[in-house]
Amino acid sequence: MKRWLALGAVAVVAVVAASHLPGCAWTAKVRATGPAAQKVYVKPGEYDTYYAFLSGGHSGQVFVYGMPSCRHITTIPVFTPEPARGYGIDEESKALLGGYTWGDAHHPGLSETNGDYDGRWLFINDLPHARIARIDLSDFTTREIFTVPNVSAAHACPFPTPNTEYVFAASRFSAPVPFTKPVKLENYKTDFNGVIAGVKVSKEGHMSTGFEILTPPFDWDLVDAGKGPSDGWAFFTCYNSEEAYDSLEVKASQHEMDYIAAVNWRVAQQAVDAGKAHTIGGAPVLQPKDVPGMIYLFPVPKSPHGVDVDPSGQYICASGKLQAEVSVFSFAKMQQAIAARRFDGQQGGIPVLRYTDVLEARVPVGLGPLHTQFDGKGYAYTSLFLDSQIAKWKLGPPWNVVDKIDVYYSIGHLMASEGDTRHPTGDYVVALDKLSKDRYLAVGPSHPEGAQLIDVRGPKMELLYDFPTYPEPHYGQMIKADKLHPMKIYPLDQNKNPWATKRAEDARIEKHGHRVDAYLIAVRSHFTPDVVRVTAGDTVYFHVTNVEQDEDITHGFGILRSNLDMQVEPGETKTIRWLAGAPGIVPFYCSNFCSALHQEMQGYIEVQPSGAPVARLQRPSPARVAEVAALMQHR
Ligand code: K7E
Ligand code: CUA
Repeated sequence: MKRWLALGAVAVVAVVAASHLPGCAWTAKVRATGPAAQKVYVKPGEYDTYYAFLSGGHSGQVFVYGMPSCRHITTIPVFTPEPARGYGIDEESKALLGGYTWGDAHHPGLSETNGDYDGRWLFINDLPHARIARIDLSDFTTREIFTVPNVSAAHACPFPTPNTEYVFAASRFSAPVPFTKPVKLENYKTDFNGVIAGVKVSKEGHMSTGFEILTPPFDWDLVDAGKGPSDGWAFFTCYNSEEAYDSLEVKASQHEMDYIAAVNWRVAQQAVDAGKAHTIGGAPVLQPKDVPGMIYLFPVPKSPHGVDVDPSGQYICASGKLQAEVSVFSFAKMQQAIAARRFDGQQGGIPVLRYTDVLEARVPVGLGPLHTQFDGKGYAYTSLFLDSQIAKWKLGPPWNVVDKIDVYYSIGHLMASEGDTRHPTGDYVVALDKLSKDRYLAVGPSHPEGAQLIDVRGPKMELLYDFPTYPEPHYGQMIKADKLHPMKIYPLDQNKNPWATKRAEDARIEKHGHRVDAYLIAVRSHFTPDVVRVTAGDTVYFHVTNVEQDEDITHGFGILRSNLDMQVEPGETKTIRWLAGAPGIVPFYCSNFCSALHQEMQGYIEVQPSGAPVARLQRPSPARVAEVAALMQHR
């Protein structure tokens, strides 16, 4: 409470001060140098300058925040049913979920054009089921979920290429390929494989398997796509090059070095197109030895985690979790070593390059480096899990650390404004902390996660704001708000849903045997028809069309004593399936407050005994039809 009062007071003083100054140049200056509270203050009625998309971790969702206010704007359900949006409950979104009710979403990946976020789609991975979802940013809705065959836990995923030709996935927990191959754990080294997959994205955003590469049974951890000179390549880190299947915390930390795999995805795709792949689990799988030039390994010290390509595309930054420095690798040096065929043996048919041949610099950032982001002004920012700090360092000679800031506590990823693009904006970095401990009002043993907004516009990083998040964001991406233009309603005349009811006179109920299709129109403040007669044992499909064309008029459709409730947006049609049990009366109602007479927006299902003479076609009264028609005309 005290803190809020203090913040409010500071903001008010600052705004008053600014308003006494002549011209906006002054105001801008005050904003840039004023107190932290003012820099996050977005006046009521005004908008944030960035959207931030935070992965929801094992909540299976995506959280949308506005930056710099750090206000939670909405949650996009992706891998998890979500009653507030009716997601996973209506027939269409239920089918998308494929029977699963959880996912573990780690890495949002905004679609790109020429290496910059283009605002079309957001991809995100589901680690345990090796799935990638595509959210359409025209309506912030999950439109597609693609399962990547043969990949066992997609953590290195999705990290789109600069023109969104591919998203990637690679096995974190190596497994037999195919999964059904009978094996023993003792034969891990010989009978298990990792899989690196390139998933093609069509111009319309549809995903399909492009290629898969069989690798030794390492644990593939993260990936980043090349850009600029390194466009056409993707870089994957791994741990457990020791190939242990138990006691990994000891056995997988034996080697001084693990690896980055550099994959030329164009060569891989050409090999598939040339017929060099074998089909396993429905996917074209390539063996490295069959395709020269497709994949190389180079060593990275001490169980690396993150791998991040800098905005210029020249440098590949990776850090060993058990090391105190970032290794910066040069794409040009990698190309030279490959051209000169300077290899240090091979692993599973993959040529291995020498660390010293590829290394550009070693930057002593601090303990527990995980992930690196960029500001587009020549600096990189690395999260330090063990030190609970962010290190800012010069991307280029003398490759030195120039600033550090404490974070609270134990940072995992960090995200910079437009930080994965060729042109990061250099405004903000958000620390995504794994522990929040004492930073918020206590809410019991399950703590929120901590996130912190940091201003990186000046020479010194400045902590602006703490905000709690629901568990548990791993990564996030921040895009300029003016790149997105979400629709406000679905135009009814563009509604292509075959179950849509667009004219009042078409609202009806049809019964064919034990299947009932109820074509309902929802408009303030009633359903038409609102009496549905069926017989016990019928399967009833409620196709509800919300014919409103006003912004923010969502209708719900919930059925009592059932698990069914969906939300229908203006211009949208959704279908819910309900089984009529014993004879009796079952009410339904609008579950989303929509109007002064929202309470009246209800109806009844009359379930008659099986075999009772229920009309095969039921229509609302002509008076009701005329009323709805009039409402639709005036909307
Ligand atoms: Cu570092 Cu899954 Cu990218 Cu968690 S990951 S922090
Ligand atoms: Cu419609 Cu409440």
